[in-house]
Amino acid sequence: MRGINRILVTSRFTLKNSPLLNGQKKDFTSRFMTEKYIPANEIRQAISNAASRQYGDEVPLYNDMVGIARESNQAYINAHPEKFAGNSNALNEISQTRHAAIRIVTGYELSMMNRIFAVMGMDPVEYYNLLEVQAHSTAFSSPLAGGNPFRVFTSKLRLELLGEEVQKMAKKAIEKRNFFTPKLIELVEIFEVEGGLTREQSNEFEAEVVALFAERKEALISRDDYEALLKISPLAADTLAFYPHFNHFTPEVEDVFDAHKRMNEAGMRTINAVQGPPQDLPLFLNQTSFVAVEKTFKFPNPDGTFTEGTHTSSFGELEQNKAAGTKKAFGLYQEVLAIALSTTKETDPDYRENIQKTFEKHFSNDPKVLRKEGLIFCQYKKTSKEGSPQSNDLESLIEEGYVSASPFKYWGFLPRSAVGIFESNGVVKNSDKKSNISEEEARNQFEQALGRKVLSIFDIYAAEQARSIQNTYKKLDLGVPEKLAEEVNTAIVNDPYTLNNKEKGTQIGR
Ligand code: OOG
Ligand code: NI
Repeated sequence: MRGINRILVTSRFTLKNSPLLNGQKKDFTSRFMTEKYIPANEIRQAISNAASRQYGDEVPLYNDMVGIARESNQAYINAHPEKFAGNSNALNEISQTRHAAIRIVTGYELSMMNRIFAVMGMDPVEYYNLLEVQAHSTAFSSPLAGGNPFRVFTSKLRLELLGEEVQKMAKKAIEKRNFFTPKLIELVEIFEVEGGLTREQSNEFEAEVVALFAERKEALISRDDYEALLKISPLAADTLAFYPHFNHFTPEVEDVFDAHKRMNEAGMRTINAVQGPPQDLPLFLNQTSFVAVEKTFKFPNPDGTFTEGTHTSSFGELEQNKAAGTKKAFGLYQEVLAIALSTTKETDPDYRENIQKTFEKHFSNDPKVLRKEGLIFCQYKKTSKEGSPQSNDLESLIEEGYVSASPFKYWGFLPRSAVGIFESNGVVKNSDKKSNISEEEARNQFEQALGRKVLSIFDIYAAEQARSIQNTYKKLDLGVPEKLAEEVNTAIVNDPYTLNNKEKGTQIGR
């Protein structure tokens, strides 16, 4: 709360002194009722398109990977024509860029990211405690945004897990960091006060954000310091020597196992094994990536000259998004994965088969069974069938054909997969220092810095599922059975968007 007040006070102060706003103020008031602000979805889409294009220029191997992803998706379309009948744009639709990632250091940086992504209609969703890589993370995202749920995995370095030497170097490096331009801050403040950006402002904002996360050829610390850090924590080296930059983009594929094979066949060095659940388990997501490429940078010397050196942090990733699992499914998934990982590791040639064997004992691969077991979230709809149903029980309505249930796609992450992706790109476990704070405390600190609580992805899907059940019964002109009605009401009461709207007193973009 304190954070929000502070932001508003700053905003007002800056706005009063803002030449841009003063220049437009009259316009603003006169146009207020007639001109609509640019929808957050549009701003997000424009930024994800432009930034991934820019990334392809920075990392040409990424473009090669995108080519392979499209080949794999085209093969999938050819093999399943019935799923795409009449859709001439299917290949583009299923090959969209679904996420990117950045890494940051300070609490101020995290709070600024929250404010910047808010302009793009993205909220911090879920907290991922990634001790293995000395980071904790959230995903700025918009899981219900239909065609464009682009998200940004954002990791904050946990300096408290690193030794005094790193902390001292970090303190020095942090003092000199500043990458939020006055223009960008001004646009964020305008958004916060006005509730939207005009066409011209959103164009400026898009250019600012794309530039913010671009690769910069000059490092921020000397090569010696960088190399010393690299030995202790590669994540500390990456985040302290460089400003945050998109370190990968991730287009969607229909069959990531096929795409992974194609990447290897094309001679691309990938991670050892596809991350995530067994191929046949239709839950959460599977991911693969190519190993980060080495690039040349200029490291500053104390005398103002530069020394060339290399840094390895840019890679490319593909994901196959499956059904949105419930919290129960998420817990079970983590448990079963831990069991599997106690007997097999990713470098084993039969790793995927081993994982499959363990999961088979605990999970059905049938989406219908998973739904009945309360493991996946679905959108329920009244079908076109006319007549009078036997009962108002949801399962019998589905069996009789009055109601359809289709799983939501999962637009979250999996913590073990995320660590696998980090590890594959050189950010290995190097620190022996144990955390002296609990996960709950670490999460509190993270949210304190963020300036708000992270939203639960499970609560988001649960509320949307509940609303679809309500609508379905309404359309069927039937009452919701008592026990189901209770579940539906609880889910709607816990809708994070509603709670958050109340807490912030503002409309959250979706
Ligand atoms: C983020 C790695 C995690 C994923 O898809 O799980 C991630 C990073 O390397 O900064 O992107
Ligand atoms: Ni990723």
